Amino acid sequence: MGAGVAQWGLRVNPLAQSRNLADPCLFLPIPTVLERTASEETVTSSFASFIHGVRPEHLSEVVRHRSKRMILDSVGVGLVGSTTHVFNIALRYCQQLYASNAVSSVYGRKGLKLSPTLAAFTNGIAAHSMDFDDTWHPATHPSGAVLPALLAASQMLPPSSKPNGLDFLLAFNVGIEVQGRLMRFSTEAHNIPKRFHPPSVVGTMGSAAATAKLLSLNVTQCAHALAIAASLAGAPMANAATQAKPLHIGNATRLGLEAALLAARGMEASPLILDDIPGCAGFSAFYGDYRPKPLPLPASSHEFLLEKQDVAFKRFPAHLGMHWIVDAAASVRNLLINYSGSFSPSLIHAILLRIPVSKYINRPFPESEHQARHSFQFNACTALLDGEVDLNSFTDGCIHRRELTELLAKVLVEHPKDNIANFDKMYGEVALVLENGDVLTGRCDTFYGHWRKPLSRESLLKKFRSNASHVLPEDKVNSIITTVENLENLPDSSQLASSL
Ligand SMILES: *[C@@H]1O[C@H](CO)[C@@H](O)[C@H](O)[C@H]1NC(C)=O
Ligand SMILES: *[C@@H]1O[C@H](CO)[C@@H](O)[C@H](O)[C@H]1NC(C)=O
Ligand SMILES: *[C@@H]1O[C@H](CO)[C@@H](O)[C@H](O)[C@H]1NC(C)=O
Ligand SMILES: CC(=O)N[C@H]1CO[C@H](CO)[C@@H](O)[C@@H]1O
Repeated sequence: MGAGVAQWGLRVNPLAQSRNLADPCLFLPIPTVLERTASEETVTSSFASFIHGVRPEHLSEVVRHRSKRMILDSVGVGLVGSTTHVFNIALRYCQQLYASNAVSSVYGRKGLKLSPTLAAFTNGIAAHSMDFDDTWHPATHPSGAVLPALLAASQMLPPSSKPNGLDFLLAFNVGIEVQGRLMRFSTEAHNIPKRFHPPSVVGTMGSAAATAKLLSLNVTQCAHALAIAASLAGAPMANAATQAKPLHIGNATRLGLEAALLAARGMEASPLILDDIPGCAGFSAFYGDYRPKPLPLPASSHEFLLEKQDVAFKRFPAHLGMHWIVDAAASVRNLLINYSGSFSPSLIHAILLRIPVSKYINRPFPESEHQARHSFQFNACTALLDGEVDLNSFTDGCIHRRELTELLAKVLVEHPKDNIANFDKMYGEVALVLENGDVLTGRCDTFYGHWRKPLSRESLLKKFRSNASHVLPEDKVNSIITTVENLENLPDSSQLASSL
């Protein structure tokens, strides 16, 4: 295992480095492959060695348990996502424009197969179509970018080299781990993003890493897969709250898979893509404060980031930030009912939302479904009116209700200094200023489903069942639950994909 690192020891050519001062991009340090000196390890080579070297025994009980919950939830939201408009546009596009090598399954379309990259693309779109998929800290949607690529790839491999369920679970965790490690190289990545949508950046890398692992690429090819993926990464935040946002995850999972497939066929790219080379950006292009560190090769054990930092599962299909404000609104709604005997909007003079500064989720009057999923104002007012937010809240009829518009007109936004745009630190507060001057306040610090207050197994299964049964019969739904909960024992991991 250790040999992998040594073979990839690189040394920057000192001559090239001095010329580098004059024109950094023209004279990139020329990496010279040296003989085995592990001390010469680069960040990029350490990631490649990690991906290549990590073994199933490195997965702890906690990591297995958490990652299987992520897989189940991601499949469930993908299945219900296969009923959306944006999914249908993408699916028709894939069916009409490309048709070769159709071996990989599509969520919710029994009998339909697409080529692996397009199946990954459409299933990635399904996973994020309603913004219903998991969210991690630092902020990204980790599972949707990895799982569709692995499902598609598992069906592509010949019967003689089908990965088993444990290989699949390990590859999934490699994809999650690489995303988490990369986000820890930047402080700005910890906050709710402003420039690039994180799944389009780290998700593409995670998908490449996971697929490289599932395909058993060698250590050199793992490095190239990451480097190729970096060239395919990155989509801007301005497309959040539009139909293009689900596309980011479809794109990420597809392009990561393609990067690994290209590397497997011998395509090469920069061996220093993750390293910080002054003057010429690699992966650092995506962050203003990039400080990479090598990823230690697992010895007898490895602590996956998922062990320390669990994910958040959403209870309703909207941006994660909405979960705080909805719980705060539901609790102040109860206070008002107690106070006056019923919920009557006419008693409310103003609604103060105390929320962090984040431009793309601060939308006073959302017009479309996707804008509504990214509006503190909309989600707070829906919870005030209905007591909750659910799938139905985002239909046209609900978005354009007169009662809702009237409430929205009473909203004022405040940004308290201590309410930071960061999923580990933010809170939601809703204050109702009544016509008589009284003020009622509801606050949520940690919603149910956040990593500090994880969903129970019952809640997770309830969400999965209600979502999956939208497109699959009950016996299939139950058999997917059993398959995922016993993933380690599945002899052929492509059985999971073909059951969807
Ligand atoms: C990886 O595989 C490629 C293609 O078969 C081969 O050229 C290369 O030498 C291998 N590298 C290592 C480190 O095994
Ligand atoms: C999709 O991938 C292309 C190619 O890398 C990239 O330029 C584009 O920003 C991505 N688009 C989306 C919506 O993710
Ligand atoms: C509403 O009033 C009842 C009875 O006074 C009390 O038990 C309940 O906790 C109150 N609910 C809220 C949200 O304050
Ligand atoms: C279509 C459907 O039933 N979706 C459900 C998905 O799960 C959430 C959370 O349990 C429910 O609120 C949805 O109704």
